[in-house]
Amino acid sequence: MDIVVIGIVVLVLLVVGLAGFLVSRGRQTTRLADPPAARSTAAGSGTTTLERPPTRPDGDSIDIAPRPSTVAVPVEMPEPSASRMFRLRSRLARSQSSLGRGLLSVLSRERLTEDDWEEIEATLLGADVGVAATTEIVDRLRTQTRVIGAASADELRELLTVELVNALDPDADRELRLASVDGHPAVVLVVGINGSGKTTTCGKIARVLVGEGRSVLLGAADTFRAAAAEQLTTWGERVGVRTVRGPEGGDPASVAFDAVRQGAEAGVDVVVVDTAGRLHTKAGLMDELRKVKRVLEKRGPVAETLLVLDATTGQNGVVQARVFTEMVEISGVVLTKLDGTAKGGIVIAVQRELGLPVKLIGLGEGPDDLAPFDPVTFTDALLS
Ligand SMILES: Nc1nc2c(ncn2[C@@H]2O[C@H](COP(=O)(O)OP(=O)(O)OP(=O)(O)O)[C@@H](O)[C@H]2O)c(=O)[nH]1
Ligand SMILES: [Mg+2]
Repeated sequence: MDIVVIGIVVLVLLVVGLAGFLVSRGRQTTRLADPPAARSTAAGSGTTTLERPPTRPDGDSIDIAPRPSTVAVPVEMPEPSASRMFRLRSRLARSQSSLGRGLLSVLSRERLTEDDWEEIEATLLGADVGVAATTEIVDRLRTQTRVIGAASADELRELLTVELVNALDPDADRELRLASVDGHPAVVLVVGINGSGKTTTCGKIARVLVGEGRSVLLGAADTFRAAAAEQLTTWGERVGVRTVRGPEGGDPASVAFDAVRQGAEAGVDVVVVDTAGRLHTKAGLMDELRKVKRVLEKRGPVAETLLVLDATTGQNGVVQARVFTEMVEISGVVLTKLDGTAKGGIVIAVQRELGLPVKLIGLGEGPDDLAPFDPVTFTDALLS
């Protein structure tokens, strides 16, 4: 009887133990089976945390590039600027040949008649030199040929060279002002109408500066299109320069401000700020540009405000440019696309009619197709 009772107790204990074991196995299985969702949430949030751009106190997120990327962009060492003009000279000569050829063929005639002088005038006007400068150049040439009598073709060519160089204002200060003031990075603000070549120019300038051994930060204050910031970031990545970006549609002035703040914190030499293309006829957009500059100036002076002009737009470009100069103080002009169908005379017109020095010229879409503007080399290329 006792044995029966003991047997029953042992059996009960075994059943209870077995049940407990099975329940605990069941729980363990659930815990292992559940996590896929839980784990993916954790992984997802981890990634989000890693990839989420830092947030400013005002809530706008700031994305600092280069961002973690699976594709490493090889960092290039840009060509020093000194050798550029030499390399680009032939390209300039090719594109300007109509002006040079036209003038030289008239000047090589034995005696210049009234018709010849009119042809010279028409050639200069056709090359976008502008009425005022053309009249001045032709008048001076006529006076000088009268003074020296029957001038040879070589003498005329020399006179023309001198006149063109003079018309290009050879004494103008064309240096980019890039000295940092009280440890504040030099700020270069790049403005202009749609498609004139602003973003490309920012990228090219960054390359020139890196080539000169300066540290640079790019500010993508074109918040109209995400693609614009992407384009600038790519330029930066190629030379190992960071780009400060804002959210699409965000306030361009606050992105520009942040770029300069971060540049100052990082101790960089120069911050180059790209802006959205804006039509000179859109008052709201022009006001926005004024705000960008005003906000930047809260941190310190803007060293250079460069107006980018597409040389192929000719006299139209001069009209557009004038509106920009009325909105913000421009310190220099970058004339792009001089490699194409542009006429070289536009350089003279821009300088005379705007009273601004052309500091840089764009001679192609390539990364190193930007050169400092030099009146003598330019005229030489024009008449070569
Ligand atoms: N041939 C030639 N093309 C140029 C030059 N500079 C820029 N471009 C081209 O002009 C086009 C417009 O250049 P962007 O730099 O995007 O112009 P943007 O002013 O930033 O344009 P938005 O931001 O849309 O206003 C691009 O296809 C450039 O490659 C140049 O000096 N020569
Ligand atoms: Mg752009």
